[in-house]
Amino acid sequence: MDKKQEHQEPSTPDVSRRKFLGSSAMAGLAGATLGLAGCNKGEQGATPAQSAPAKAAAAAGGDAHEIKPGQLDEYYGLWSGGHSGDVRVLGLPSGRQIKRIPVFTPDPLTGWGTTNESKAIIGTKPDGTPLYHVGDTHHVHGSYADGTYDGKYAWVNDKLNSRIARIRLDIMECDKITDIPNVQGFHGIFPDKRDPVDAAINRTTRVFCGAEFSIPLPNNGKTSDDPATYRSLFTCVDAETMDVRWQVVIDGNCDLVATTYDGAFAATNQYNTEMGVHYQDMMSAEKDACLFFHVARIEEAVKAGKFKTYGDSKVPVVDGTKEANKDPKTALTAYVPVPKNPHGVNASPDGKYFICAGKLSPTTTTIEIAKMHEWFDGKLDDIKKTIVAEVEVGLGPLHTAFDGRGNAYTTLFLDSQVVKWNIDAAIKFYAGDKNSKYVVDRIDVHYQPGHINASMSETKEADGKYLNVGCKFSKDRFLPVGPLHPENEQIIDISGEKMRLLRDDPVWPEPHDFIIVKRDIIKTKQVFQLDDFPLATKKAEDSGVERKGNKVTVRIASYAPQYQLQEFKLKKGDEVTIILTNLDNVEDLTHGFGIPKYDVQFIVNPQETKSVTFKADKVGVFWIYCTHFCHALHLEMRSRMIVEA
Ligand code: K7E
Ligand code: RUQ
Ligand code: CUA
Ligand code: CA
Repeated sequence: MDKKQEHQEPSTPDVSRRKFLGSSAMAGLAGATLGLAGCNKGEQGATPAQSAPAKAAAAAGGDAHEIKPGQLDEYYGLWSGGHSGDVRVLGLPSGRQIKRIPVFTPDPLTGWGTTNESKAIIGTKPDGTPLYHVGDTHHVHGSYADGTYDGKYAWVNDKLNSRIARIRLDIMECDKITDIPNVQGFHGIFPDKRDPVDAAINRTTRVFCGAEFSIPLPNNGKTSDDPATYRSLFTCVDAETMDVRWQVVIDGNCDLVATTYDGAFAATNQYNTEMGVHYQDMMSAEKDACLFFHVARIEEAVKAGKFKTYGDSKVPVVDGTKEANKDPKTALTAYVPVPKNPHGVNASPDGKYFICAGKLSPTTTTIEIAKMHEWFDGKLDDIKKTIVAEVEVGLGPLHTAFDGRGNAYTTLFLDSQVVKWNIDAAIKFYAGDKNSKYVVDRIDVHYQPGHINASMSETKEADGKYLNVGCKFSKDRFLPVGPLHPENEQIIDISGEKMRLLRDDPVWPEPHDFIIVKRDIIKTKQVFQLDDFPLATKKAEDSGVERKGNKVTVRIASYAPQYQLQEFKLKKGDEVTIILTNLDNVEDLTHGFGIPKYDVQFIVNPQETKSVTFKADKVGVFWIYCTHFCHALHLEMRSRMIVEA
């Protein structure tokens, strides 16, 4: 093993560090993580990789990748926001943040979680407040057509409350949120790319969701101490209706998800095949798995009524456990063994391979999709034959991106590096050609990288231009701002043989995954249509107050720089609904609406209508004002709300 390593890592002095992390994995992981806290990797502070391009750029009087004022970026980046519960939109390669899309958590600027329309999407408690104020987004993925993004939707998970949200990319707003029953720790998601049965449906119609944590099923408090009742489920959500279609009960857990270009399979990496309830139990086995789901067979089983349900949930759950799927020819699932606690699973853009990264093993495992078809057809005697490469790449491999030229880029969390390796060369090496040099390049990143993605990476149009690395620790890379550091998004030029670090961008914690989409794929509209809103006040003069008992509806049209209702009167105790329509039909002319002391604030974009409902429980005069700068007379844009005793 050392020989192999010397061959592939000629420049690494500490070869022994790269040995397979066996039972000492925990200690190794903890040690390395503690190490970075002490900022001991001083040698990484100024790598040649980082300073060379800077010098070159200075000499050339600028960098070709620099986006100058007035220039537009080439790509949209859709970033998860982590435990801020949002999605962010970045322009690439500039790294500029151009939008935040509130999804699972309320947002004071837009009024997400305050307006009736957004509450209808988030859901409410009996008292009318949003169902949740917290969330944890990890993975953003876009809808596909013909093997590439179609720019229609993006989906994002909420790991915290097991929800999946859909974002309409034409307006970059969330339009649906679905609770996934029977699971906790809903982590990986991936849209399918083609229908498994009807090949004419060459676009996304399902989204697959993996659940990390096993819970007692049903989770009703009766079997909390009985590990045998703990299970993880894999879930399929309908891309259009956002209803949960079906679930699969499995052995072990799910983590990230990938789908094949032919629509046949979805897969999830499993780090806890041990089904351990405690930390140390989850890393006792040397092998975990990449678990494949045969989508067409699962849907046949559902149709044939071969399912059960848990608790109050009506979602059909089919049996994907090992015991029930011994015959590959009828199996719904297949468990491909992968070294110790893998993390990511990613589909290569040529459609041929899934790559699982080892996390506690320094290896990546390449599984050939054609061989998975053979396995499910009963033509392979050993499932291990679906593995065409298992090679060492460095310490703590997590996620993998692609350049469309046969190379993979894997983050090495413990080494704080990205390794570029060639898939074909790795396959040759694994097949016995020890002269096959699969590691092409390495670059230091700062520090502890999690996700990685390249422009159009997980599509057939992977173009190999830019790579972004989400570094979990930024340590010394930015001005110190107290104990909480930003994360560091590092953009790397991958158009050449060698990777070249272009820039650091600090981000508010903590983005996980992201996709980088060619800008012409996403077509947004800048002005809404009045007719899209049933509550719209279509003419300024339709503004006014309508009272039915103590239920009051206040219609206000806004037209810069005025609300078309300069004042209105309410009585204490009224249940008030304010409907605000922005009649300005002008791009970038947004109005705001803030009511002092009533905890109400939201915006209306051009030709948009929103509403809020609240109880008029405080008497007096309340100067509603426009919170969004709209006009030279923006400060004058007010309305007087008078609540009488
Ligand atoms: Cu690696 Cu949630 Cu995708 Cu974070 S997970 S980095
Ligand atoms: S006012 S341009 Cu508060 Cu000075 Cu805003
Ligand atoms: Cu309207 Cu500011
Ligand atoms: Ca494990």
